[in-house]
Formats: sequence, structure tokens, C-alpha cells
Amino acid sequence: MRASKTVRSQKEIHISGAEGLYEASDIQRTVKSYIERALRHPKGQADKITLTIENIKQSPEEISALPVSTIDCRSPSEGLEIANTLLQSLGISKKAVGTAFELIKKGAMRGAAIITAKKGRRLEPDKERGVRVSRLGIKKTALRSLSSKLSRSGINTDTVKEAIILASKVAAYPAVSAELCISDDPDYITGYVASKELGYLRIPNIKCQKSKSGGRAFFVKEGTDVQELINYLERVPAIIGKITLSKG
Ligand code: WAQ
Ligand code: MG
Repeated sequence: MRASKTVRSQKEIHISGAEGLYEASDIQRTVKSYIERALRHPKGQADKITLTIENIKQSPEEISALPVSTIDCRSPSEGLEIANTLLQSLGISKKAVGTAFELIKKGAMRGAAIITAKKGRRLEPDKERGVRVSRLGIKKTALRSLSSKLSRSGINTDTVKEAIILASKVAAYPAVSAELCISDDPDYITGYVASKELGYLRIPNIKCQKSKSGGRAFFVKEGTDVQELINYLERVPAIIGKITLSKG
């Protein structure tokens, strides 16, 4: 689903997007919830909603969910410092982190930027749109287990679950070193750093309330074949089958 709104300058701005792998019997329910999301969005009401429903014949790759932890963080400046420290410990250069912070501050992208870990170069062909991860999901048994684990920490929401699914698909790709995400929703101020090594690390209060900046960056090894990576992110179906223990 993708939802947008045309503003005064006749510019179409991105309101919300969502994607997932579902069983055919879940189509009606899923479409209804996606439409509700587009019409009741904190970024404003959409005036155009595009839905694509595709029959995926290829059987999905099974991946496991990244383990989830939440870091203590009280302010945006502390949050950015934590994200910076984590990313640099994962081998991402200062320059690459800087590139990501800059585009997240600007906001307005519909997808994610792909940034090389050392030189900080952006690889995605459409820099305004970014790359949208799609064809991702979670098996029903795994979803039940994830929901009950997240409930114990009071964070069992669609936002958290969708972010964990996305981060798990992205991290499963060998050339991806890390991801940084900050929501562009004005009322959602928790972000995360995700990686195979450290799992899914939530950072509360990483941005100010009411701020519309936000975005995603995938940091990749120098020399990554970007076409292959984009094909994986956009087109290869991947589904979470197992939940790893959360770290608290
Ligand atoms: N593929 C690539 N980039 C995406 C996708 C996608 N499928 N969906 C969103 N983005 C990018 C896009 O630039 C958005 O502006 C930005 O990410 C933020 O998207 O543990 O809600 O849907 O508490 O606003 C993370 C924290 C919440 C969850 C993330 O992101 C937690 C969130 P949003
Ligand atoms: Mg959003």
C-alpha cells in the first residue's frame, strides 16, 4: 500500500506505505487495515491510496527474527550519540553515519538509502525515493510467539513488529553491516540500530515529538553489487519462521 497527499505546490508527499506476505485468506482483513492506516495517519489524511496485490509463487526464504533489546535513552542528543557509537562499533565510518543522519534529518524519503560502510557513498539509483523493502512476513506461529514476548515488555504493536520483520530481512543479507531507522511519524520517537551482530536495538527518545524528519539507511560493505541487493530487498520473499530470545 502506498498513500500520498498533494500539497499546495502540487507536490505529492508521501504519507504512509506498508507491505507484507499474507495468506490469500487474509487479503480482505489486511487491505482493510492498510486503508485505515492511510486514512488515519499522523502525517495527514491521504488523498491517493495505491494498492497492489500479487500472487507470489516462489516459496519464501526462511529467516529468523533479530533478538530485541531496548537501550536507556532520555534525549535526542543522547539517542544520536548512542546510534553513532553503535554504528561505529559495527565498522561504519563517521562519514557514512554522517550521510545517514543528514538524510534522516531532511526526511521525505519513501524508502531507504543504501550507504557504503567506509566511504559513505549512496548506491540507490533513485535518491529521492530510496529502496522499498517488500515481500516480507512472519509465520503465524512465530507471530504468536513474538507478540507474547513483546507484550511482556509492553511493546506489542504493529509498528514494532513490522520494524522487526523488516530489520530481520535486511540483516539476513550477507553484505549488509547495519541499519539505522528513525520513524518519520511526528508522534513516534523510538528508533533503532539493527545488525546481525547486535540484534535489534531500540533507542527511545531519538527524536523530538512533532518532528517529521525520519528515514532509513542500510549500510553495506564496499564493493556490494547494488542490483543484486535491491533484487533481494524488493523481490525475494522472506519470512520469519523462528523467534530468538529477546535480550530485555
Ligand atoms: N523499505 C524501505 N524503507 C522503508 C520502508 C520499507 N518497506 N518502510 C519505511 N521505510 C523508510 C521510509 O523512508 C520512511 O520514511 C522511514 O523508513 C520510516 O518509516 O521498535 O515506523 O514506517 O519501537 O515511519 C521503528 C521503531 C519504527 C520501532 C519505524 O518507520 C520500535 C517506523 P516508518
Ligand atoms: Mg512513517
